[in-house]
Amino acid sequence: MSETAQSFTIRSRITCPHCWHEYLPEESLWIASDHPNLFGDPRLGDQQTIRFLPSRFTADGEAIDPEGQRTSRLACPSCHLEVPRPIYQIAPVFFSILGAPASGKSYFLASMTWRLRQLLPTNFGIVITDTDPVANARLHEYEEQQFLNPNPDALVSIAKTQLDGDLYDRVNMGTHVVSYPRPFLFNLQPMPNHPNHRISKSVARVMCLYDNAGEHFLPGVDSATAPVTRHLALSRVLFFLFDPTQDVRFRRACHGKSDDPQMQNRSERLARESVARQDTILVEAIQRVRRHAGLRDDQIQQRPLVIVVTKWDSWKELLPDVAIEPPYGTFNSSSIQFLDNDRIHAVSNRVEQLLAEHTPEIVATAKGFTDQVVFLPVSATGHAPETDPATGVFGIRPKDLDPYWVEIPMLYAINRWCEGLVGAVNRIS
Ligand SMILES: Nc1nc2c(ncn2[C@@H]2O[C@H](COP(=O)(O)OP(=O)(O)O)[C@@H](O)[C@H]2O)c(=O)[nH]1
Ligand SMILES: [Mg+2]
Ligand SMILES: [Zn+2]
Repeated sequence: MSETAQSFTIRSRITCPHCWHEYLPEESLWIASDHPNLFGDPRLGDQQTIRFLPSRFTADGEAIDPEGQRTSRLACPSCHLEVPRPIYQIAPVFFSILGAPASGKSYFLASMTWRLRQLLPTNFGIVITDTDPVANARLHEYEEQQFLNPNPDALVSIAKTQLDGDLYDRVNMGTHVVSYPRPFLFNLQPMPNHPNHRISKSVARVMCLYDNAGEHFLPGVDSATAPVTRHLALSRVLFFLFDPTQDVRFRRACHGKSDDPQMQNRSERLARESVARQDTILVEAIQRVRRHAGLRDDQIQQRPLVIVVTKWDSWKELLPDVAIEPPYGTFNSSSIQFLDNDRIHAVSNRVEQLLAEHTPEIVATAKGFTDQVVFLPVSATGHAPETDPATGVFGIRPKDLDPYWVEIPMLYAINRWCEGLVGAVNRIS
């Protein structure tokens, strides 16, 4: 079957998940085979083969490159980066994750995707697969290190350098070099037992996640050469990770109630800097969304915002009566579960009250931006980190890992703002 011809007819416009350029499928470039004569793409450098517009195709719809080899890989006409096939067939949904350095973004992503891979098929009737396993390789590494480690007693940590080194693709646009953040891409598709299986084609999505280093939200950093935050304009939902352990007011409130070393006193200078930093990052991200979306400062956004309050294990004594059991429910004997949105909203209200008490500026900033905001607590590890005596770095032992609610912000966002995949029960409303 000519997969190419077919897939090209499915979506009329493609959005590149790397540079967010919108183009027609027939404008796609093809990625040449790895014939030694074909290395050296003007945009991507010596390590990549050229991208080309083919004049010859095989009978089954693959392109023939200048060395006569077949190729089926496609690239964006603007940035030349590879655009995986499913993007041509399934509508994308963009989610941006942002937060201050060390707020827990990498642990959140690793635990969340690990949990979603298990829960979506068994509890929600949704298949989740890597759109492009190569692009998600970094996440697999974290997931394996944390959840499949053959040595469950070893103290492991997600290394910072390992992260930032390959977070971006550098593209030579002729007059300047641009760094684009690498997305994590997942296909979400209803299984036969899912109520929307019949209309799979219209509810399936390619979920594109961006892990933004907080540094990029410091004022002035989003220049033409590092437009790392442009995707905010396209994002369906913004997830802002707020880390109470970086806030001196939260640390005070947790005094004697938490044995997490991150809740211990830090130097006064560090304390002042991090308080200012979390609020600044949120304010700056919001201003960029407004700017990219052409909104005035006083206009309320329709865009949803999820304030993900991380490291719940370290501050849960502040809300001792909020249970950590997952907020799922079932109808009758259905194998498909639903989100218990009443419980989720009740928890959100409690967390909002707590933030309003200790960090009112975060609540005010969030509510000044949008009227669709929820405050969801997560624990990516379920356990405080320990200092590795050899390196002085925080680590966690895989046997201690017991994440809770880490998948709830994403399930909730999919339920509310990406219709037809995850259902919910709402007793009121
Ligand atoms: N107690 C606790 N600590 C966490 C949790 N998630 C991450 N951490 C710690 O927070 C630190 C920063 O996490 P990381 O994900 O690297 O932050 P990033 O810079 O935002 O990517 C690490 O030392 C982790 O051990 C959690 O759920 N609970
Ligand atoms: Mg990180
Ligand atoms: Zn592109």
